[in-house]
Amino acid sequence: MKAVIWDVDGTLAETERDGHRVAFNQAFEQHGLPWRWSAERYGELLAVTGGRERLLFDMQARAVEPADPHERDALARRIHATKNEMYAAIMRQSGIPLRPGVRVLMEQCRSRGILMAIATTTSRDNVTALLRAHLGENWREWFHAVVCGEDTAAKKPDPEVYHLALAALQVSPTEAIAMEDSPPGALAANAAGVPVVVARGAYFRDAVFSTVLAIGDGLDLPASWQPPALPTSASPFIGLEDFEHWLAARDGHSMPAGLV
Ligand code: XBP
Ligand code: MG
Repeated sequence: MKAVIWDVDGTLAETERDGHRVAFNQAFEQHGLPWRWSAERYGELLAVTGGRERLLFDMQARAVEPADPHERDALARRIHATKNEMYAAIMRQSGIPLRPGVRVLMEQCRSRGILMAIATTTSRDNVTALLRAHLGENWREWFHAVVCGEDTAAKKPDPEVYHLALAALQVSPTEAIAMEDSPPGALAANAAGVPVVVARGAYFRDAVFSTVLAIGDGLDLPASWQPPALPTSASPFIGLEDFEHWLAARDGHSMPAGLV
């Protein structure tokens, strides 16, 4: 294992319900629109990856004005730009914490020379807003590559973002581990041939995942993982030893259905 490739929303932090959703609702208000997304409706809309694509999907589903596709697209772009400004303000003001165990695993990667990359469908400005708040002004130095929504033609579950991250890292798919929280993210990693470790996001507690190396409820909940985490580990968090244990177990003998 030479690299860990991180998804952002839902994986590094629970940014969707209290971050992007709230920012979208503020943007709707700012644009004089009566639309509001409940936490529940937003969960349904997460099936569509990409904030602007999600908004366009909802506009189409509700047949709202403007009817002209070009005008509709332009309005979605304006709202989305405002949403990202609101999101950055939320990150500066109240902020959203990193999920437990994320920082520990990042530090473990740094101290052991495991390269890190970001592979996300979210916009670069949003990644910057989140990681500057947690890792400081020099957050970019933590990562060998940062591949975002605007760098790809197709968003997850398309594997493009992973192909770009692997190329920048100069590692083969099987030399990396993807950290994901959602089915579209896991599908993208799978399609690129990268073994995926899923720490289920809050919106994906009961979701059905395709093939994964391991899956659990959080890096801080070792007892929730399947296959089981290393019983001997002294750490309260899932870490690189667990990744190596899962890889070795996968290569040594067959795994239960659904796991690879
Ligand atoms: C999750 C997404 C994103 C965010 C909003 O990305 O689908 O669209 O919800 O971000 P990740 P944008 O791959 O990090 O889980 O509005 O910038 O698209
Ligand atoms: Mg995610």
